[in-house]
Amino acid sequence: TTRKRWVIGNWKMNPNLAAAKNLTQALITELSTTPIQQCQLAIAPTHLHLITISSLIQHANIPSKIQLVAQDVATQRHTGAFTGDISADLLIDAGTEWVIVGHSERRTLHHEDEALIELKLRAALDAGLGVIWCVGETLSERESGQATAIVTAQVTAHTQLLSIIDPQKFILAYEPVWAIGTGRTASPEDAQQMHATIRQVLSHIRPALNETSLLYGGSVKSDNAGLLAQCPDIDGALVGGAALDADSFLQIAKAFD
Ligand code: G2H
Repeated sequence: TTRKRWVIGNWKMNPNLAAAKNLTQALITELSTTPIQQCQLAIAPTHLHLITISSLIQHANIPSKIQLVAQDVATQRHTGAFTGDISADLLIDAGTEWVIVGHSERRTLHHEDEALIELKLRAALDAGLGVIWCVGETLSERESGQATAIVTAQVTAHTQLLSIIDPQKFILAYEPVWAIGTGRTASPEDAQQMHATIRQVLSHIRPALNETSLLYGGSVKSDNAGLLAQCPDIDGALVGGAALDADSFLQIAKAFD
């Protein structure tokens, strides 16, 4: 396959500034001696730390750059009276190349629905950010046999956008909600099956989307990454907890390299 492989660390609301700098520095130090070759690395610190982390990465002497991801974006693209919001333009100004949209924690804790997700996707893409777009079913949806239908609906809710999206600016992450931060990973077979379904749905909307990198997320660790990486339709991982440790994050990256 020509599909790009990605391992992306979603730091969520975790390290403070000192710890975020240390973690970035640890990644840079390890990568300067043991480079990752094919797999593209990216990290998503909090908005507060983007500028600092961006400058650490820019000045790092490593063969392949770590790309910078934001964890959220405002629906409004430009400057204005939007207290507390951060626009895509401001994220780009801070050195960000990608943004996570549709993460289950935003869907659940901030009641983000498909309409809001669409606005965020469009604001990000219009500004020139790439999107790491997350989908996934809950435990009760899986247990009642609706997993495929739910995930398909989450993707096809945005068919119009998908028919015009720049494939270079689009990564899709399948994160079954029951596997997020719970230590329960989807079996490689279940994950592969859903990825194959998603790929089919995307290709049906538009053949060019067959090349979309599909990442798995949900309790990916260094000891389960190897089997996930062998699945033909799993092109990488969106990593939460295990991305907070430089060694385990890079071991996951090696599994996909
Ligand atoms: C899923 C994942 C990262 P974790 O949310 O997006 O987190 O690896 O901690 O389950």
